[in-house]
Amino acid sequence: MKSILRSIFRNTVFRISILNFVILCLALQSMVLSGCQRSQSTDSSETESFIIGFSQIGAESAWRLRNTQSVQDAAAEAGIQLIYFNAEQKQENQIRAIRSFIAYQVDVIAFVPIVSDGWMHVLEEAQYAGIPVLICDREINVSNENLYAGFIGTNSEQEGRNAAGYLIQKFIEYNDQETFFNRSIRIVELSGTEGSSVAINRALGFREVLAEQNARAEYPKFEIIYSESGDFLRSKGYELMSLILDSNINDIDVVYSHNDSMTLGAIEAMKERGIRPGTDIVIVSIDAEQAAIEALRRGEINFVVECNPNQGPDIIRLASMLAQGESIPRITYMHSRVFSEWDDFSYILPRGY
Ligand code: GYE
Repeated sequence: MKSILRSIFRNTVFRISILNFVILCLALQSMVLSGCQRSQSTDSSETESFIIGFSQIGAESAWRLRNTQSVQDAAAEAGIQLIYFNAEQKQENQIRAIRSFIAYQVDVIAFVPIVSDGWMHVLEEAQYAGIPVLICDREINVSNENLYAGFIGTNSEQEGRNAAGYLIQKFIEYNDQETFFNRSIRIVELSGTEGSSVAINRALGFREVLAEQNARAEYPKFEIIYSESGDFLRSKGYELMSLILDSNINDIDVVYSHNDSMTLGAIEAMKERGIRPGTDIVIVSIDAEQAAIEALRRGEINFVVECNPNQGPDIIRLASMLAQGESIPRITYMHSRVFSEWDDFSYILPRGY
């Protein structure tokens, strides 16, 4: 009996190590195939070099491209080796990348979680391997907070609150009580990637402030009549807006869009149907990429909440601290600002994305 058990056990261990070996080969192969880059440090003799494994979501918007470039530039500047993995919008690719970083024994893992849930197991594996993890840009839900060292990114709930705050001011200024005497202001929301912390929080902060307003005052009152995910993509923003405008949904007063890419797609759909964006429909957007600021200048967008993609220097700074065994703040928020139709645009510098 004992010998049978032993041979089964041996057999299983053998199988597992084969499996691990295959996963490692596959991971290394995919890193090579899918454009993973390992940027060589310009001059690593100066600083103690270490390796960061960085898993990025994809390249869905100008904002994302700038975010990636910011991390790569900051790593090169600091002489740090960065293994970059583009997950092409798939969580399973990110999990695979993190597993390959563990197998590769990087010093720090930094990743942008495409969605909030589903990270516990792979983070337990990183913890078991003794590799600190830095969460970037979007937040995650894990019951055990010790599975990651800290978060660096934007306060997406505040972004939603800022968007709603503008709308209240706008319609108080409008003061068109005649139009909205017996009806609330009707809002269409173009939401970001389902299950992502930024989409969840931008919706939450927005609704929180509108609910307070609706409870507080007779006028203006707001109602979200339609909300759908456009996955942060321009094409989907266009598609959704076309669908809505061609449907029997009437009296759309506001479009609240979770990012500029979707907003620019929606504007295209409006113009095709003779609707004046920013005039016939009030438009509120988030990111502040160059094309959105230009639309603001043209009066096609009314309010833009900045979401700062230049997180590279802070990500590299925090990752360096982790690589040297230092602790980091639990949350590091990027500074951001807002741009409104009432601003003096001559002060707005080129956005760089
Ligand atoms: O707003 C959007 C991108 O995670 C904050 O993702 C980021 C968001 C950003 O696709 O443009």
